[in-house]
Amino acid sequence: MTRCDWTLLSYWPPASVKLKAAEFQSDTHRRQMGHAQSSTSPQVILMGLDSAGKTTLLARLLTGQVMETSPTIGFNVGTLNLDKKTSLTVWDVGGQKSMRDNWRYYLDDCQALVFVVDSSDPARLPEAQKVLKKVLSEKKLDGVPLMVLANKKDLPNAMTIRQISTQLDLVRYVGRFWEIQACSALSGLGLQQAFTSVNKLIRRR
Ligand SMILES: Nc1nc2c(ncn2[C@@H]2O[C@H](COP(=O)(O)OP(=O)(O)OP(=O)(O)O)[C@@H](O)[C@H]2O)c(=O)[nH]1
Ligand SMILES: [Mg+2]
Repeated sequence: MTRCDWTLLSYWPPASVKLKAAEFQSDTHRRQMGHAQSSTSPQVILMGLDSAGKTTLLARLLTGQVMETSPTIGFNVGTLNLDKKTSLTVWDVGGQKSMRDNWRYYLDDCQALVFVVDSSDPARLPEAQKVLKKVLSEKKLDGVPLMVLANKKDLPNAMTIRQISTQLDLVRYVGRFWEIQACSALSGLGLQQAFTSVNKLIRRR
């Protein structure tokens, strides 16, 4: 299991603040927290539809434990130490529809996008495909490498990597380093390899 610091933090924008202010505050807070987390480690953003398993995955990476989650309002962030010299600051952003307009505020300094998919839920892949296409059209993500994680591989009806790549139309992303890997946040399968690969994608850029 990956060595880790237990530094999973959360931020919930106050409900009373109007959306614009909340977005601004969220972004400012994000920068401050990122700086506090690490001034040198690359910033990696986890995105994907609600319930894809992002928070479970981050908690599993950072603690080695499976944690009970509830839908993320705002974000969680933690420092993942891959080895003595290498760490990544990993941001887990809430994936509910109402939160996706705020995703662009998390993209400053993003050095890799990790897009998490529930591989046991084929009905939501068209939605995932659209959401991925939209976020990758953001200027701030030009040339930023993409790792797609086909999560929930432990479930018997999980789709194959090939099926998911086709549904997400990954071949369209020419001119960008991308990879897809299967994993299970529940069992831990594939998580360490995935983030080692993310680190390699960042260094290759
Ligand atoms: N079987 C299985 N269930 C998983 C796995 N990863 C997450 N889950 C379950 O999927 C549900 C949603 O997980 P979350 O981690 O909260 O999903 P999320 O992507 O953070 O969702 P939002 O915060 O709403 O964006 C929970 O019931 C998890 O226990 C996995 O690898 N296998
Ligand atoms: Mg979450």
